[in-house]
Amino acid sequence: MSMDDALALFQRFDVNGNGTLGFDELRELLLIIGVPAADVPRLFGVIDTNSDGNIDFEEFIRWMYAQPVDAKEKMLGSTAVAKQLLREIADSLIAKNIPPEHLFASASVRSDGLLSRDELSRILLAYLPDLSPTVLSEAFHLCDWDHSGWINIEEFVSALRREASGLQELTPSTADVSVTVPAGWRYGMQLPVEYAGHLYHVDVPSGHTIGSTFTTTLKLPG
Ligand SMILES: [Ca+2]
Ligand SMILES: [Ca+2]
Ligand SMILES: [Ca+2]
Repeated sequence: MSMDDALALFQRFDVNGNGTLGFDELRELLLIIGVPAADVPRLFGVIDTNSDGNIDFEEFIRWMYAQPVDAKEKMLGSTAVAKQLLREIADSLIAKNIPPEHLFASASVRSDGLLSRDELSRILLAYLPDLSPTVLSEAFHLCDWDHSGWINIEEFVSALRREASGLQELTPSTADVSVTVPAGWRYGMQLPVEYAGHLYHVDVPSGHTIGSTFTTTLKLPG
């Protein structure tokens, strides 16, 4: 659940637009997620932590984040919950310093190296056991970028990277490297460049001859 999703939800139920949810406004939302009508007054009191009779956005957010996944799904929809799930998994990998490739490799039991729908579900359920079939299905769609019905490692890694809150900063996907043209190489040729244990091939730019230096941007592997 992103802040935008939560704010859109809050604003949708703030019918009179005064920036807070009154009892009747919150009541509508609670009934939608299946809170019994008799429990609404008590729950309102719990969410209204400063007891001013209104639910401000801060109180709302604090409560929402603590909700079980099925309640979030009813409030925000399966796609938003699936996105949040991928974000949390990506963030927890970052926190533990585990490359997403390792998670993929640990689950990919097929010899062709593709993740099936069930295998992805197993990864996700290991992270959060009470996910609904619709959230699992949405998560699969978010990963299966080319709609092939299978997830390859590039799709898996880029889905997590797309949803992660901080992965981009931690593992830059490009690096600017200074390269000096060695003897025997000239414009129009592809020069092998080793960087961080990987071999890249870069075009020698026009105007550069042996001994001259240029800067190239390498696309780093996931
Ligand atoms: Ca209101
Ligand atoms: Ca309040
Ligand atoms: Ca695919």
